Amino acid sequence: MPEPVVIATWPFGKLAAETALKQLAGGAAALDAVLAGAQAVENDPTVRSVGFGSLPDRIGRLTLDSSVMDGRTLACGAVAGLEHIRNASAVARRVMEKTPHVLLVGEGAKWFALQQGFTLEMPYTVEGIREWFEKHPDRRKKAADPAVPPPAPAGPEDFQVIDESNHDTVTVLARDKDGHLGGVCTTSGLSHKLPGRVGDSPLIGAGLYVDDLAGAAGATGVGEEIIRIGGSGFVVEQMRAGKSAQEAVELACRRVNAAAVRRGVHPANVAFLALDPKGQVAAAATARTNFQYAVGRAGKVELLKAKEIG
Ligand code: SD4
Repeated sequence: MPEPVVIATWPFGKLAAETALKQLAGGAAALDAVLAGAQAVENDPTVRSVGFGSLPDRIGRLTLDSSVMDGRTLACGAVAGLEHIRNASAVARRVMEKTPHVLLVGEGAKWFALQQGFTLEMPYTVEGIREWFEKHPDRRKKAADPAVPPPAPAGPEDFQVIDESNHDTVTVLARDKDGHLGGVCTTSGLSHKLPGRVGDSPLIGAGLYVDDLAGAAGATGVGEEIIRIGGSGFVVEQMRAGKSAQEAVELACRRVNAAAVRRGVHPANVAFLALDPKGQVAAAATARTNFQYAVGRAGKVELLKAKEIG
């Protein structure tokens, strides 16, 4: 019988992996297990960088992006720019199950969530608001003086560095006891993003791709760089073509680096996870990301540091 296994991004992925592994041990399907894992992180108020309480965009709005994919059937669903709903990943799953569509955005996604019985919630925390004002001192002045100009457009320097303080995506991939694969990706996106900006996380083939016949892959880091190379789809296609999971994620990092060199923005900050149909897990990141990920199998969850590809 296939051994259940789970892999998740960043140190908070440990909570996701522990939650998912327990579910898998109880016989849950991969998709149910990864969603339980992701939602444990979405709901944890001590995780300041995913979901509620995380850092808002450039005009102070907190919006969520998420996608889910079922490796058995290639069924998938996603939401982008979702506001005031706690569990974006649960709404993404409803998009997959209850609509003929793959991606709903903004007001439409919120309207759909309400129609599905999700409740509106207030996502901001005192700490999050304080931190936002600290990062945008001009906005304090703006509150006092309407003549202060609106935020300057974002520059590359705002987005190129993902570190311990601002990484914000939990991506969880799992294989269940029947050998099926499932994946989820959920995030508040890059902090200080422009309003309306959509990253890789809700884009099937960029932030997530899962196919029982080839493997599963997920991403974190600067979404623009992941989208540019069709990241997670690329990793899965490498595995389909015979590469190991580790070779596939390293190739994706090399491709991101090559694209960043061509645009003069090297080093780019991204990381990829992969899980092949036989249960092999892999991770790689571009240089200086200090990317850690959690792997759960045989009742144990370990936090590991990914190989960096310069
Ligand atoms: C995004 N990939 O919105 C996400 C952000 C992220 O660690 O993963 N940060 O671009």
